Amino acid sequence: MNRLDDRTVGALPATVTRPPYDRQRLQPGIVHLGIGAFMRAHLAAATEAAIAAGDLRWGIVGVSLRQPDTRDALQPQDGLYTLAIRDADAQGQPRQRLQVIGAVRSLLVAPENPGAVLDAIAAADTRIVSLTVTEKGYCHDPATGALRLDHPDIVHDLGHPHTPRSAIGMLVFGLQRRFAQGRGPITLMSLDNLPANGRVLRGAVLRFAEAVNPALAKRIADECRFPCSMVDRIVPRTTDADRTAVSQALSAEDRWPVLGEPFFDWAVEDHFAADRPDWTLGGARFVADAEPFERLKLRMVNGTHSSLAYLGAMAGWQTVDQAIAQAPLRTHIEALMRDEIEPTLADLPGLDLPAYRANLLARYANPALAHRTHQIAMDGSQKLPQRLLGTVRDRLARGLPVPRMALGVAAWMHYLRGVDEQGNAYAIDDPHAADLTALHQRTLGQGASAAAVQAMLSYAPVFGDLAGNEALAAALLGPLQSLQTRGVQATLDAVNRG
Ligand code: CS2
Repeated sequence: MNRLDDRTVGALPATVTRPPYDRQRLQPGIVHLGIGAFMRAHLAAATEAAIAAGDLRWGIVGVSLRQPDTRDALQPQDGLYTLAIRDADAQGQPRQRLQVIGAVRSLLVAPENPGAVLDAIAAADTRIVSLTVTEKGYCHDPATGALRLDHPDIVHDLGHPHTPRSAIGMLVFGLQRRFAQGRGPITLMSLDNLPANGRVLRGAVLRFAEAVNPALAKRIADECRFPCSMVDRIVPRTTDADRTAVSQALSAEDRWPVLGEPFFDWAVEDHFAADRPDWTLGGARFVADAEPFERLKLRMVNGTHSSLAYLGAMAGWQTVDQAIAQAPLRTHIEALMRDEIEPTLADLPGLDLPAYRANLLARYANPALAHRTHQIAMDGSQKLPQRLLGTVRDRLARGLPVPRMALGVAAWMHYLRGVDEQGNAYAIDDPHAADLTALHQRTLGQGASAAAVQAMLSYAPVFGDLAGNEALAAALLGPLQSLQTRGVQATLDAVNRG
């Protein structure tokens, strides 16, 4: 079978959408740090729409921060890859729509050549540096959002201006190089699932730059822009079976297609240092303030996703569609949104929350994605604060009960034991894994008790000022005891009985 590339793309089946422009004329405009599956199904897809409309100034330089695997797969394909949009037809049969994306113009692997990344950030054509580096990529304290100057990568980078390894170090030394070469300011755009992601990024970049050179920090603060944005599309990890299925449908080998749901949303603040693509052509909206969109999305989508993932993974429900098909879990997730999350979103204008909720449940039921609960469960320490604990704080401050929110937090704590209800062991994939599993063993591992719950709550990087919170501790104890002794199903039944 031929490999997908610039030569073979013209011969693909007519049903496959391909770049309708001359890729030889595509200019670089965006440098993207963290070229994983999500970015390739989201930012790259929206950028492709702007390029396809004739604006050829927005080719993407894709940077991998750790592994060479994306470059190794895509470089021989001239940067081309397939986006497979999957759902089910009216009969419930899985189907997919294939589009070959041409927006990725070149690929870099930062550890092999960090200088090339700094040069790309400094290049005259670059107007936007975007990031999907996941929550932990900001080297921040998840509870407060502040950059950790004692983070090993940050300590390393402050001492190695030519070979940084964190995204923050690359941005600051790239900007230093850029300004030294007399080039103008750029936009730094976070696309990670963090509240106020642009402000978190700005805070981290300025704190690091301050430590390098206060004049550099001032110039970045004065001239660069850091728009916040809400991003939404479910993009499961690609499996070998997906590679084979997509390659067969193309009649050409694609070593790394990405999959996504049809749903796409992106609300980005129209706050750019230079120009930007017309991403509205790909379904984005430019907004004045992303905060309402972020709060809605992080709490409704990511909050319920994480709750579902911990409960599902413990119960042995491997994928989101399999989990949401369990009646007690579906009842719980629906009620969690309606009764506990939506009241914290009541100030959002012009929003049909029941319709949003119904649509989200339908997205979770998509049978063609096979999104694994353990994948969503990773990095809980980085996710809990904005996904669950913001809602918890808001409700507790208003004296409102949190039984269903607490079940999600309890499920995360319970998940740290590292073995599901069928006795299958799994690894805790989290930058704080060593601390958290040790803490769990010393506390809940000895049996759920009020003291054990308080000890878990005093884990500051996650819980911050919630340490010692009596109301939350009381709400957690029952579900934790129940999860340990009776399991997920019985615990769901109990919470659904109210
Ligand atoms: C998921 C998200 O893996 C996860 O933690 O909750 O990636 C989720 O699929 C996206 O944010 C949906 O937009």
